[in-house]
Amino acid sequence: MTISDKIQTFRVIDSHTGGEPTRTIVDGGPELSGSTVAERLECLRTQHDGFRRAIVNEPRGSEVMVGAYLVPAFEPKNHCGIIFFNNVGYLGMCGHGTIGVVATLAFLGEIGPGLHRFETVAGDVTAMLHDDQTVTIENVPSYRSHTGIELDVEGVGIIQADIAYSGNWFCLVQAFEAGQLDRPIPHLLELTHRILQACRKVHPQVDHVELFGEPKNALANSRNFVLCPGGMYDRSPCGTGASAKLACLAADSKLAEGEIWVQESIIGSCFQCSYRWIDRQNGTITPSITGRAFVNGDSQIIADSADPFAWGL
Ligand code: PYC
Repeated sequence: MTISDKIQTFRVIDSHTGGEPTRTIVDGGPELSGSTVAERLECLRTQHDGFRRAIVNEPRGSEVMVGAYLVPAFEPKNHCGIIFFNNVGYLGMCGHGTIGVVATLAFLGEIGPGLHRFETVAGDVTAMLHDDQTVTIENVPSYRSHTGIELDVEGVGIIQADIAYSGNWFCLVQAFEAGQLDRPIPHLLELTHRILQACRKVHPQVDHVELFGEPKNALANSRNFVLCPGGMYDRSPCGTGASAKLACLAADSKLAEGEIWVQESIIGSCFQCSYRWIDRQNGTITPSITGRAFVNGDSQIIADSADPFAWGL
């Protein structure tokens, strides 16, 4: 809502899903042209990128914040479209963010328990809001595109990786040293950053790295550390990252259709995951990810034209 030429305000609801924040803009924001969510994203990127920075970057946000801009749905069956973004740009899909949006819409009283549909840049997703406030999303079709590729990682040497698509592109690497996931966060950030650099030489579309290994939680199957495109790590088990992992497990026949896989994050939060086949021949699955988000803020962002940092750093 614009209250004067000099000051613009946006209402945002903050939530976190397994520790990973989502800031959903529920009032205010630019009108976007386009006949798909992807075209609207392009309009946001090229004409209103300051809006993205104002919402998620310092001085109001942080490098870990993910923004969710709700836009009108094109299809009447869908609740709305969602454009996800972070400190450096835009995301095709975001699993923890979709769960955060559902919790936000429930907080506002816009939706109740039941099945809800959303349009994202990567395709349509569904979200079942359960009576206990957990949310199960069905992600876009996901698949492993490459397995056992060799990457020459600076300071490490040759390691093996898989590449998978799940609304975002992931390079998945099995922890290759004992206790590797227990190393300090700056070490894991540096290591996964180097893996990303090596991976992008051959697969430039990849923008997330998922290092996975033994869980700490006795009820979990695996623990991961996910490097996000903005150089920060996902506090949650990463909805699209867990989906990419499911695509690899399905391709390797290590997890049966419908079987539960509990994915633990580096901070100990968990998602319950499973998949169903879309096409066994080409290894395409529909991942299901269940988690819970908590609303933890409801505020008004003020952009004052006199403020040199009104549109973020
Ligand atoms: O949950 O899909 C996800 C995600 C992507 C980046 C941060 N979280």
